[in-house]
Amino acid sequence: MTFESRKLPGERISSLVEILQEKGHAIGIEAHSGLSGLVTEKLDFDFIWESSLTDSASKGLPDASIVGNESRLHTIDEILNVTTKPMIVDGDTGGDEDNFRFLIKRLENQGVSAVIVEDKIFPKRNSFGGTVGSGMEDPNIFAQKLKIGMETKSSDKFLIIARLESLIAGLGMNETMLRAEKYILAGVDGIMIHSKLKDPSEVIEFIPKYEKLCERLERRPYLIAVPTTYNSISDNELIKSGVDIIIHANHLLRASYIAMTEAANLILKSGRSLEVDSKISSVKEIFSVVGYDKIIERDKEKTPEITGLIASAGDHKINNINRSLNKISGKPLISHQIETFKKAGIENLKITVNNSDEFDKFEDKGVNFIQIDTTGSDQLLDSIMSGFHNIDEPTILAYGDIMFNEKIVSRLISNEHDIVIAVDSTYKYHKHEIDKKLELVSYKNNDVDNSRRKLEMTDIYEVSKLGKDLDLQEAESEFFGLVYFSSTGISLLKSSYNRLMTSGKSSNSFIDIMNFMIDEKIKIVCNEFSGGWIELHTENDFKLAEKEI
Ligand code: SPV
Ligand code: MG
Repeated sequence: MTFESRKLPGERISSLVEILQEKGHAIGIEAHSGLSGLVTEKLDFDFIWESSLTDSASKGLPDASIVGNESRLHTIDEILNVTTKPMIVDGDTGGDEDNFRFLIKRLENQGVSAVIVEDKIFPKRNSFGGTVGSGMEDPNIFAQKLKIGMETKSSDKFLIIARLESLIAGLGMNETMLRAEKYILAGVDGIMIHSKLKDPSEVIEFIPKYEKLCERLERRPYLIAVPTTYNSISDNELIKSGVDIIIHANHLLRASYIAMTEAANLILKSGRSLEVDSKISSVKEIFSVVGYDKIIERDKEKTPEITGLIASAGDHKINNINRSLNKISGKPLISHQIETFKKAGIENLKITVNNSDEFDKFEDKGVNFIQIDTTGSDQLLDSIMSGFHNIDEPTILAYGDIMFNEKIVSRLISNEHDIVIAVDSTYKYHKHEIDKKLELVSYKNNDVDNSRRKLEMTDIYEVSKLGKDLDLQEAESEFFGLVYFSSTGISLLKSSYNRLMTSGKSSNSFIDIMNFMIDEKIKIVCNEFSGGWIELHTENDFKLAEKEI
């Protein structure tokens, strides 16, 4: 179960009694957090014990009535939210009568199945350290509180259990039996006998006396035991002796403390965390336990699978090496490009190349190299259209000669348009220094407001024309080789391409096709960015890129 688990409070309250009726007994283990709750949920325990000791300890605090009810209720809620099993809550002393009334109402509202309250006075001490005779409540006052509790509860399936602390306090078996009688007469649903002896002798001695008492009173509330110190006795033996509910009260917390300490020490000793990996859960496992996998799955269903197409084919060599294999900071350009796509969440990549043997080592799950011939009049166009040959799903096309920020890719994907080109508007501010021919872009809506444009990170404009020969004054931005195509966008591109190729025009470029599409009244929009990309044509470009990285 995870954060998506659901159990209505009413259904959940009664589930403990149902288990007791069906199995004749119930065995539970402690949880002190949502995650430990998930551990109990996975295993074959019947219920969850929400312990004052471990709830306090998980907050780094002693079990001495320091953690208040609101905080306890918050932990309880945290656990209930991610689990479905019944829960028994350690109610400490229950507070005064009004505190107890309110606690019962809150627990029933939350869907808790039972509360155990102990016959001590506030502020209490943990049973394994510090309880003395003077810390005990007057049994008559305690019985009165139990009676009020029984009158307060709304569901007869919600159990109120009285916890006998008198053996631990050293008051002896007789006093314990007297107290048990008073609490049974107060009408409680269960009696918990507690002992801190190393062996079960006290509990085993108590049980037949308890049965006799119940016979005499003609009422037998459930009998509960917490075998923490006397844990040589098995659950089966306790059940056979007459115990109905067994609580393993603090073991997950104790297990986690030693595991955390060991892991932290090992990291310190090793000077790194590699050594500890095999001793701890993987992040993947934690993701799965807390239901993160489901979120990812649903995200995937919501977002269509996007393909990345890198058009790297073409006879581009720098220093006699294929451009894509030239290195920047020790890593080939192609690796940088693949990494960027992956960072943007695009795992399915198609890369057109002339010689796929050169790229064998970059093949990976989802990364496919397509070998093509760039024999047409325009190598880039061949590279792009051959790549699109087997692609119908939404795609981000990247030229093979750029490095870019993954945020640009993410932004392009989130558009609702069918064809979106990424453009850079910053060229205008240094256009006098520009010496090379840029792929300029002009817009249809000429009401572009420069002051507004500066404030926003990206804007969408409809493209009216693209090309190197646009007048610098007319152009608004520069296209840098990243385009998003929806499925519709791809089929528009393919059909326009076919029409253009059969139109008789001898040489065409990718930009020609884009302009042809605009002439055919196909809407192409641009998303403006300010930088976030680099062009890699020359050895110097690679050096510059290295500096930037
Ligand atoms: C707890 O788990 O907080 C208990 C049981 O009250 S014990 O620590 O055994 O007293
Ligand atoms: Mg406790």
